Amino acid sequence: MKTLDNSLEQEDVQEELKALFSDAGFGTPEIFGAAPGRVNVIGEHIDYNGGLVLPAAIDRYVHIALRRREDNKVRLVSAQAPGNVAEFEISEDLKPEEKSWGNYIKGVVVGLLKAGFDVPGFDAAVTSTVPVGGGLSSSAALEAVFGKTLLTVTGKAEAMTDIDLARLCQKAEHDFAGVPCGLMDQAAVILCEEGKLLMLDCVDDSFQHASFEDPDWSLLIINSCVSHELSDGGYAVRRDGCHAAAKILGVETLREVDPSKLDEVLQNPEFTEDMVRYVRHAVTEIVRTLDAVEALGNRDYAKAGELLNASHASLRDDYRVSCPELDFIAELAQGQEGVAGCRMTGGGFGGSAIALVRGENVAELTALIEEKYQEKFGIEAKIFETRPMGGTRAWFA
Ligand code: GAF
Repeated sequence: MKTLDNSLEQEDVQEELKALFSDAGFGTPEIFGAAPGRVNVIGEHIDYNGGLVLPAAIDRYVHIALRRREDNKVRLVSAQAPGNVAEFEISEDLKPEEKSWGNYIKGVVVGLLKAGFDVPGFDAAVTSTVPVGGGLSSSAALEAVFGKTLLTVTGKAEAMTDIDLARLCQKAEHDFAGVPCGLMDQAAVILCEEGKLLMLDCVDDSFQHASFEDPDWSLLIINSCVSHELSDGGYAVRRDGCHAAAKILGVETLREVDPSKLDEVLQNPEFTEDMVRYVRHAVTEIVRTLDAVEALGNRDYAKAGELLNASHASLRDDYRVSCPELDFIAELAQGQEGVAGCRMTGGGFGGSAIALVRGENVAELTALIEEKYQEKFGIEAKIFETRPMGGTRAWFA
């Protein structure tokens, strides 16, 4: 796998933030923070079903600069939303506003206050290279970077564990963005380590890091540039369907279903047609992910690739969270030389695909997808290589 720059503390990003900060009349930053986006290698839509998931942080980041204020005010500017200053006053009674990017930060502030932390007023500037709507967790990165930076600037970085910070950010997403997500995205952007995949076991939120560095193989991210909206109901319907099915079966989560009895389980007369598909996806994806951990550990990329391809088919046919653009990309990539496997990644309904590709075939594959995708949909796909990066951090200016 190619070595890419770790852009966490890149000087040019800090300079960009300083300029943004002073142009907004905020003076000079006190502290910087950075949180990566994430890509999920496999284990899709099973974090809320007690599954094991296998994400990695990517080398695309949300960076912030922040300075505490003497009063209770918060002012936020972003390089990606010029002229759109978000403002609010620190309080436990904050409510989300219609379509405001400040909601994610409000959610984190409220979470910290409710956890007993004293959050001061602050000015902050944000810049991001994590594509919004790309299925790469730009919102989790925004939540995480504010959570970590606020804890650090107030000297409380050690007072909350990373997994608790991930849970706090997950709650911010639920309450302030309306997405009833699992824990994968927030955990990944906070807990990931460089050169490693995060193995997060969502039965009890325990986790381990699995080394994933091979100079011959690349993780290629292919952003379809079709935007998804997880808060529009499709995600919640599936999550609720899985939970209802678990209840019918009398289990806590679908992780408890014995895969060897799946056919029998699916005959349950109380299941709706949708539930049958949801349960089949969840149970088979849980098994695929466990198998993928083993295959990747053995550097058996052919096997890992097969599992990625099967995951895509299951998300397309059973879970029905793919879309024509992602199907096209996955199917095109799957047939190419040097590609072990390719699947949609993240919540779906648009966003990105991930391919496990031999390094020597990356350039050719990229050019092919760019050309064919443009020809078919009139859209420019955004394609980039990544390797597993480190998680969220903050450092004083
Ligand atoms: C979204 C959610 F935020 C995650 O919790 C996870 O469920 C994912 O979709 C699907 O695997 O990213």
